[in-house]
Amino acid sequence: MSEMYGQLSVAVLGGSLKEIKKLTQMALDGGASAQQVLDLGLLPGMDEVGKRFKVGEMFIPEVLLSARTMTAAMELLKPLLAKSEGGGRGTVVIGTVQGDLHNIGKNLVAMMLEGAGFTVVDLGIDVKPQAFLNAVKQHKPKLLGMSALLTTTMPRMGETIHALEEAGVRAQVKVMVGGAPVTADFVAKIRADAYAANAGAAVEVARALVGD
Ligand code: B12
Repeated sequence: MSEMYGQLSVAVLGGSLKEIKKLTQMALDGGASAQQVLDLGLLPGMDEVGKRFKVGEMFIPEVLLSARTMTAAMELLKPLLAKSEGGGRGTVVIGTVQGDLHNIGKNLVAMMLEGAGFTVVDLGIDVKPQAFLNAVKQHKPKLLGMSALLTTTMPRMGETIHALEEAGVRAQVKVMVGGAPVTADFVAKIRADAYAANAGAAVEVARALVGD
């Protein structure tokens, strides 16, 4: 089975759409859980993409192919990851902040929250502070989740919280933030309520925030 996980990582790295679907299905059929496929196969592959991108060994078109591959595999995992524990934990509005197009991590968090019984309203990518505010007013969620993968877009999180404060709705919703450059210190700085480093932790934190 460990060889299978290695092949999954290689397929993400190589952006091989056909391979990834086949391998993901094979791993699941072979008894691997969706979480194992994710943690031992797909995410290590994406980590390597990040490393190679950083040192200039991979470029945007290739990273996009890897992202597409990852998304295709996640589609296969979604029904398993999002198999709800029963629901009724309340609504979460989630999105990637303005100027930021990274959505893989945000989608993963959304899937896991759904699996944990939250109703998820996903606003997608490049979400303006005003759009988050409108969604909070419209859906009255218990939680607002914001994702940012770029140091240059992190400030949009603080601006969104400011918009909630200005509109007098900040106290109605707990704000949870995440994404690779986000830290616990940053949470305090922007007056958010919590930070989680990965999708599993996001579920724990979300449950704690809603008093579960
Ligand atoms: C894939 C990718 C892309 C893809 C995105 C495709 C897509 N559909 O998402 C594309 C090619 C479009 C892209 C573009 C760019 N990218 Co890019 N990208 C990445 C890469 C390689 C992987 C990100 C990823 O999907 N990781 C896998 C997921 C599962 O992890 P994650 O996102 O961290 O999410 C987890 C946690 O952070 C957390 N989490 C995430 N969101 C949330 C939200 C909440 C509420 C919570 C609680 C938790 C949480 O839980 C998630 C699941 O466990 C990273 C490298 C890296 N190390 O992150 C660079 C990276 C983020 N990109 C980077 C850069 C520079 C860019 C570009 C500016 C490049 C350019 N010159 O154009 C553009 C910007 C485009 C834009 N405006 O957004 C830099 C950012 C540097 C920085 N610190 O600012 C990185 C770090 C690469 C690098 N090392 O240089 N990128």
